[in-house]
Amino acid sequence: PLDGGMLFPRESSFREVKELNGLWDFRADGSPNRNEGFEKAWHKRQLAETGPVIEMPVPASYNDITQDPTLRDFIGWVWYDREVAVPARWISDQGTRVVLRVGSAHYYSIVWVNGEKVTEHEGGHLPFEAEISSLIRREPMKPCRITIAVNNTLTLETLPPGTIQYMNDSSRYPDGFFVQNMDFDFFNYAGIHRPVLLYTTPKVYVDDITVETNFMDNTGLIRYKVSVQGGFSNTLNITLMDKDGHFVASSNGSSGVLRVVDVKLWWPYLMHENPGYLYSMKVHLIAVSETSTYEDEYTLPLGIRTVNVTNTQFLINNKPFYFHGVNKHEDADIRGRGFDWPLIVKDFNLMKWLGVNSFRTSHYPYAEEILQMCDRHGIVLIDECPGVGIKDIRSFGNASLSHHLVVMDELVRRDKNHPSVVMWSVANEPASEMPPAEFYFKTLIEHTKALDQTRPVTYVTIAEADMDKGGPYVDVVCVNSYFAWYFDQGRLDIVPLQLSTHFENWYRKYQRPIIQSEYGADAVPGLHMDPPMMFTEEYQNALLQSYHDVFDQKRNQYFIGELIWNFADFMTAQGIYRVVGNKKGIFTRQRQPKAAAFLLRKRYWRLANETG
Ligand code: GCB
Repeated sequence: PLDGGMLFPRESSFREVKELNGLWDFRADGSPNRNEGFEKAWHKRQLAETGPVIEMPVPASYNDITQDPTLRDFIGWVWYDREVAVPARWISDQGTRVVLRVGSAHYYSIVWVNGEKVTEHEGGHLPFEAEISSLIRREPMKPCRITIAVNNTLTLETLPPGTIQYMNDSSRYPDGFFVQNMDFDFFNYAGIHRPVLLYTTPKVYVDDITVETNFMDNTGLIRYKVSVQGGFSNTLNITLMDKDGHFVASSNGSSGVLRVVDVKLWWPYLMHENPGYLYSMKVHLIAVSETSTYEDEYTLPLGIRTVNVTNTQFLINNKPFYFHGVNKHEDADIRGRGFDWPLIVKDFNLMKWLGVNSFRTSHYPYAEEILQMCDRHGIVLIDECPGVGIKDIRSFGNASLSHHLVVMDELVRRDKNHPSVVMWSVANEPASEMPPAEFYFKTLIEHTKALDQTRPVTYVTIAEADMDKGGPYVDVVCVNSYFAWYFDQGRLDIVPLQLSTHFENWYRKYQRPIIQSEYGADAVPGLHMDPPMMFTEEYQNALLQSYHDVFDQKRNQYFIGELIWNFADFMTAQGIYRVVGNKKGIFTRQRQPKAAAFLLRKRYWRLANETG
């Protein structure tokens, strides 16, 4: 179990937030063993005093920021540092806690404040933090210097896994030449990808909140748990407000049930005229010691809805839900995987234009701000952990599994209160036919269900049904397939037969509802050919259409959703299968539509009418 909660930092009357985004000093450790920074203790002084630094924007991947190909393809430690002026009151007020938080950094991070290590964290895509109150009080007159070292090296035990291969043939490669190999299809962007901030809480504070929602007839039920840290006996007052700020219900104590009369349920986009309805739960804390009083307040947005799965259906609020959506990446020109509001809002506008009611966070957890938008707009999410490319048998070992369990702990802790999250995905396309896969997925899925009893769990597969060993443990079968693309190239005529057989095999084996969690074809925008040929916009359209025909036949049986691969073109490693990245987007990487976007838009709006 993790120590402590990971509430999204929000300002309130008793909490302040200071963003540390902007330009940081940056230096990649290009020494042969990538270890000069530690040997010379770069964190002990200003990075600029250790050698040449460049300006690096935070948040952003560092890879595409400069003209230097060695930085684009760099593997090893990079160092970030900057100074921060801390408000005097944060230092003088002993009743204030100051926390340093990193929204995410890829892959392994170590953080120092004024040369002292405050935390380290394994894994990109999830936040980590450290309390730094006492440290910054030690030398109150000095500015506070934050140093973050980040290493993107992947091993068989990381998530995602990767291997470093040394090329020892000295007639062909220089001394120490190595490459990183990965079994996943996206660029291994690295750096500080999400906002870095300082925030305060009182010394006694609301550390975590968990809500589970339900309803009976017209009454909504919110079962809540609040954990408080910092000692002292305390009083907790919980107030629920509706969207307009009107009082709805109240309670006190660290756990209880709020009853909501005439409940407004949280509904998906296009399933209801008022999707994404959110209440606000205000948690107010007063703690009294002999000498002082502490007061804290945290407001959690929440939606009241239920999720259930039968053998053939996915139910939201007891109504069948059909996923018509996309797979995405956090990916764009220049910033790589860096958090970027204009891009996020543009993507939501494009999704709503398309008639998307859902997406999968392929292949890693997305920024919390994106999940909050999904909550508000009623976009349903399959929340995927970074378990992508687990294909080497050594990645099914104990070290890998233990880390995978911790990642699920961190993911559920972060995302458990989002109404938009309706299912966890523990992996993408693992080698689920290998003998250790059964134990691995049994353990992983049971663990996830123990963490959260309210949501179904899946992993996404590309295996053949008869070979798969992990399926007995999932609630929904998510299948990817690339008929007439990677196999039977150019032969669109085989799609109806192969796809139907594929579905029938999976359904016969497990009797679970099925989602087509990926399908698609690369299209180079502007390339045309009729009759269609691979890589043209016409071929992408024709392939999607032939999949859709089969989906429509299975829709009233056990087939519950379709997620196109991919929403937009995205960057990958270099290789002969990729022409400057993966081109299966229905939008270009710059978010302009290919012909397929119009085909899908027509279909999704029709599906919204037929299934919504
Ligand atoms: C897949 C993977 C996805 C790839 C896609 C492709 O099966 O899950 O990450 O990008 O195929 O285009 O090859």
